[in-house]
Amino acid sequence: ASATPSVRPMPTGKLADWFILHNDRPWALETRRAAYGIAPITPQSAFFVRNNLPTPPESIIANRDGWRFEVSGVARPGSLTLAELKALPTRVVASVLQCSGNGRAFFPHRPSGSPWSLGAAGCALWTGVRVADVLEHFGGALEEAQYLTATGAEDLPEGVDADQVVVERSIPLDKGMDDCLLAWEMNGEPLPLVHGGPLRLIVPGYYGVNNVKWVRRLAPTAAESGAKIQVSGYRVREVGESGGPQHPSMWRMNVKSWLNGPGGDGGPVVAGKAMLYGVAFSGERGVSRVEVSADEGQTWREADFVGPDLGPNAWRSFVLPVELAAGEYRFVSRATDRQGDTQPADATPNHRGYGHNGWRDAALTVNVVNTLP
Ligand code: MSS
Repeated sequence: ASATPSVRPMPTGKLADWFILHNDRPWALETRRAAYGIAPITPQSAFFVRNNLPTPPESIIANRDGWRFEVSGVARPGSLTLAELKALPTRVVASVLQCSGNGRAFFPHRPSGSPWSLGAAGCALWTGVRVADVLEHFGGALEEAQYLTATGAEDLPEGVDADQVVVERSIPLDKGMDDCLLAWEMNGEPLPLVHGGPLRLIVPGYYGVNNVKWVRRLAPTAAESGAKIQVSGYRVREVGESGGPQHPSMWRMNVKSWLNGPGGDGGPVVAGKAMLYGVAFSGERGVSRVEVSADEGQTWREADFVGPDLGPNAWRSFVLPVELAAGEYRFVSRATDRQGDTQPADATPNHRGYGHNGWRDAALTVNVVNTLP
């Protein structure tokens, strides 16, 4: 007879083990808190998914290297296949990808859209070529260009104005030239179709929506895209106000942190010594400090960063050793970034529930017992 295994069996990989399903048409899959673990890199198998339109067919990854994208707004407009792109110098960047609506569920005014709590975010290693090198390959951006505009390759429904539905986003051209990548690998493996394979834009430190998947066109442009997703969507406006270009676009991600465990899935934790753990990040800045409170922010203890610092756009894991007696605890964490911004207790409500970073709502409830039931 075989001995009782001392470690947990391999996860079954069932969708529900890793995700909260908000929608399957188009996909909206939220990573469960307990699925993050302590490592700073989120595995593909547990990485959240958010699509605005149905996913393109599998056939677009049948011949990845044959994928062709256009480049305009440059001295010599043209196109490249993925195979040709791979011949340019390659980089790996660690960056958090987080949906603009992550934390929407916490806003009391119940904004429309998927009610994400904390799991519409992940941190991955992205392999690709710098946008700056791609534009250089085509003779450089035209002088009037101010923005970098990327277009997704989804089939658009018939009979609708393309601008109403196309996923096309613009970011400042300086940002695009600075550190953006056209990426074909995620955590060292071919980019899965749901995450934008064969090729997606990575905008380190910017909200998810800017990281256009299935890129079929990249262009320095004089103006921002006229697509609805750019003009009125993904902008911060007051509750009840209608959106327009006068409102700030969801670009750089603000400072944020949360605890993932122990007991992240609500399961009981045995009394005694325990290690609280979580993640903290701030777009383009990195974090300098994380504190944890067990009394709703009256007193704080500083946590320790653990594991590698993968750069200013990655998240950092933090831990705090604690001694827990039986009972129920509510722990919160509060991060400060390298420019001195600290998370507020409560996020400012805005119409669509974007950019939530209040520490109070992100509390981890830990149920400590003397012996496991
Ligand atoms: N792209 C495309 N093409 N399409 C879509 O829909 N979405 C957005 C991005 N990109 C899209 C795209 C979003 S919105 C998000 S978040 C992201 O993506 C996600 O990713 P994944 O990979 O995770 O799925 Mo909100 O901000």
